[in-house]
Amino acid sequence: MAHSADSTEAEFLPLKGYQRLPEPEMKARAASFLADVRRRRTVRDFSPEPVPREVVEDCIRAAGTAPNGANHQPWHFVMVGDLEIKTRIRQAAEEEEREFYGGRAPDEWLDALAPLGTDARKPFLEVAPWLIAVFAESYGVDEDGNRRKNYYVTESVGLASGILITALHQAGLAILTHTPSPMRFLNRILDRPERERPFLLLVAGFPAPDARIPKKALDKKPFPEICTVLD
Ligand code: IYR
Repeated sequence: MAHSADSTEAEFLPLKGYQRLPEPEMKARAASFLADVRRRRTVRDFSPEPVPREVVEDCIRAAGTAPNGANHQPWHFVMVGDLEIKTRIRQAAEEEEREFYGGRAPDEWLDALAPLGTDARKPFLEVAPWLIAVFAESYGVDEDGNRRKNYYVTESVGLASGILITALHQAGLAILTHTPSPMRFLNRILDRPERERPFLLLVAGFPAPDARIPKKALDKKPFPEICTVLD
């Protein structure tokens, strides 16, 4: 049967839970959220101190509320707290990174990274209490094993990852977005199917007491450079 825009398959419910805020509160909340996310810094020096699992779980639940294509929720998150698995991830990531920094990356890319002071050593992959591997599901499978197409996969998983990072930050955790490339080793180590593409590896925990950040990271574009207002 052909589908039409006024298909009767859709069921609707009244919108519940929407909170309209008085304008002063709206302004205050927008400003206070801005001040809070401005404090977020990517950290590469982590403390080994544990972080309760339920905190990270709730942040992943928050990520799972992200807007996404056709509500297929094309993501899967793997939380890794096990040291042995973290060690295997570190070894595989460092192997890729040694190639990246040792010749695979074009000079222009290495020059762009120089002010950040990154290199092939990734001790944080073992030190931090949690690694969160974010996978993008290229297609789904239904109960009968048939492929189900997903839509806007990269956009959807990007949106979910943004919510996840913000949720972790507001829970008081420091994070690093790590993207060893290629990352297919994550499928092997974490036993995820090929149709799930590794998207990001997030490192979450508390910053080490002597954590430092590159000065360059504080350079944020001024508002008119990131936004054009037409009103
Ligand atoms: N994946 C490498 C390189 C790297 C690339 C970018 I773009 C960064 O912003 C930071 C690092 C690494 O993790 O070191």
